[in-house]
Amino acid sequence: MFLYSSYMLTAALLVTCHALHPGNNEISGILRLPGRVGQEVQSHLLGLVRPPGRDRRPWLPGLPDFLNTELHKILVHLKNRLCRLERVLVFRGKISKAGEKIFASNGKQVDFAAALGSCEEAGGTLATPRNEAENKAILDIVKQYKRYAYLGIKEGETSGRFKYINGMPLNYTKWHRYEPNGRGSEKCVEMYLDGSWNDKRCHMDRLTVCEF
Ligand code: MMA
Ligand code: CA
Repeated sequence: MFLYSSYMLTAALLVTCHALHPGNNEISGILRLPGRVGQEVQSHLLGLVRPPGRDRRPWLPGLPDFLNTELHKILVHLKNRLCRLERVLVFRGKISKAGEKIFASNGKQVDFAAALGSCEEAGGTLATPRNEAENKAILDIVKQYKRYAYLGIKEGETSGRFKYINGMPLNYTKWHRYEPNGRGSEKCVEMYLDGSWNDKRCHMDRLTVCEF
């Protein structure tokens, strides 16, 4: 039962939002932890952290089987509801997604430092495209507002060498033709309306796009 429960928990959580079909919600209705068992489970939820990596041990060893079953139901329900919520936000153009990343804008145009600050204050960071799919997801927002956006990329000490905000070297670029051309004077990077990049001075007003 333990192994079965832990398998079911894993299976339920590995399914992506994309794969979850609307209406495939076995526990319909509003989000709640039903009944006495729900209450009990709620008291265990704070400890709900699966060990990372290849650890395949049961999720919550020591938890009674019936609680594991209830936990499974609740997690499936939560995941389902979260997926529907995300669909609403994508539908309304409030967010765009690529893999695990979620991109969003507050619609404000500010300089690089202010944009980064507001993203971090919201618990994210500046949108930083690390592959074509992420670049496209950011572009969706840039196109929606028809405004260039600063990216989470800056020029390092060596002029012409751009890095992620965390200091790591870039492993994906989408420079516009003849860019970067600032040679030390344009230390930030903006995304154009076609998704290509330009190195740019950091004190311009640019659309704030964050990733979460
Ligand atoms: C501007 C400025 C630069 C960019 C060129 C491209 C004139 O400078 O945005 O960063 O490289 O335009 O023509
Ligand atoms: Ca430039």
